[in-house]
Amino acid sequence: RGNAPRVVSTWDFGIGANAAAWKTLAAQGSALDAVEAGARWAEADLCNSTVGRCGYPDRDGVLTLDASIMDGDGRCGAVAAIEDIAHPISVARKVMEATPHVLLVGQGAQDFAISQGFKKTPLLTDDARKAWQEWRKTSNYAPRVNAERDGKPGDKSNHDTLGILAIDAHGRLAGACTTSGMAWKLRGRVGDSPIVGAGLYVDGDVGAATASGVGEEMIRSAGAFLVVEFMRQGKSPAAACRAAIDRIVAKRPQASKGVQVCFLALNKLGEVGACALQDGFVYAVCDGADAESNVLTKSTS
Ligand code: SD4
Repeated sequence: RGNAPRVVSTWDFGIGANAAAWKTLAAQGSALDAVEAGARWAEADLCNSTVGRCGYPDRDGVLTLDASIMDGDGRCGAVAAIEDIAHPISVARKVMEATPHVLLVGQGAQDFAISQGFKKTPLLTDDARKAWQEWRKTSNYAPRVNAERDGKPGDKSNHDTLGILAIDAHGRLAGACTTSGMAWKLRGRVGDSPIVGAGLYVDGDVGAATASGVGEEMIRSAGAFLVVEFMRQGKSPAAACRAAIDRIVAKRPQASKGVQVCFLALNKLGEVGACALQDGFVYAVCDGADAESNVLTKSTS
């Protein structure tokens, strides 16, 4: 493929994220700028209830956001359980570039964001508040395996994260991951998305991986890191994702039955692969500006 740029993203909203990222890649921009632009698009998207400003809250009705970003040189930054900041991915990037740290959480993450010029904005939408009030009637925490995005109020996904990976015209890799986490989670719960090695990992010599699904499984398995390590051993992205899924099932055969775990990977040659524990995972692959160059692909499971 030479150094043809490519960007890949989780789920059907990955099409929009890819399109936003492509503008950067097409202008010879960096993979890092591209994945941030794609993640920002998803964070601003008013149609999804699982990332950014329209996300569903925790069991106390508070929306908390998690995000991470990483490049091929091992630079990374993340925020977890940040409140009232519309673009956690850009705060994560600031953590990476303007602090000696990797991960800021909660109030400290918000204070840092404000110190960097981010505005505090109440984010919980009416739709999300209504869904939470409806959920409280049963207060049953039971993550769906996959989203049912049929647009009916109260029938949206209670999870699904944007994971986005890119390779630019210079062959540089980067990745980003952004989410509101599992809807109705315990207050203070943090998933895999802001944990480097769990929800996102990038090694410029090998490739990049990201995850979506029930984050506890990816944290237990160091999932994204595991996928990259399998690629380092010579596996294709698809085979590496499958090997990581197999590992999760082998370690916890009973516990992994009813949950969704999805991995998406891109290697330094620009090859893409994915694997999910359950049916239903889709991802978007983009090589160009027109619609035919930005297509949704069904993952194997
Ligand atoms: C989390 N992995 O917070 C995220 C949520 C997600 O599909 O991606 N669900 O656990």
